[in-house]
Amino acid sequence: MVHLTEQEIKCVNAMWSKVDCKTLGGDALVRLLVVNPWTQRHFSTFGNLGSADAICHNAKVQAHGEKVLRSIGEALKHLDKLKAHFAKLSQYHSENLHVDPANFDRFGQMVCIGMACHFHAEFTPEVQACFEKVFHAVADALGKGYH
Ligand code: HEG
Repeated sequence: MVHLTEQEIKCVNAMWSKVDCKTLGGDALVRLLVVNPWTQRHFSTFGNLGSADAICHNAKVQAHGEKVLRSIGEALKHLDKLKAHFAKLSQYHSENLHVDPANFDRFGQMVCIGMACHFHAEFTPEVQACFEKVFHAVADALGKGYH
């Protein structure tokens, strides 16, 4: 169980208010699919994923990345009960989509990298530490939320 202090939660919320889910969500899913090509198997209906460039310019990938990041943003409002919050989505990813839970952590890492690129010096190691922690909590809840 991941525990965030009041200060860590404040840090996450302050930074999150500046996040553009469309840009950073798309970027994160593109990175996930390019860096971990085996994750592409879940998106066979999304059209051309044949190269990094194709993935980058794939509108369905961009839209889905935004959807996932908005879902994470929603979860940040329920940090005290993440597992309950994600119970249904956890079951859906496991039973219907068969997503390896390790990929939830990977997605969080990709968001961190995107934030680092976007916010430069503002994304300090301290801010990174808060986000690594909160994304791990999200991944943990999604990975075993309904067990
Ligand atoms: Mg998932 C659908 C959230 C990681 C593959 N994902 C969805 C949906 C949400 C969501 C909100 C829509 C559910 C619905 O239509 O009711 N996903 C979500 C979160 C995370 C995540 C919060 C966090 C890390 N998803 C994730 C990963 C993969 C994946 C790592 C695969 C590697 N998601 C996936 C697929 C779908 C969703 C294949 C269905 C897409 C579709 O049919 O359009």
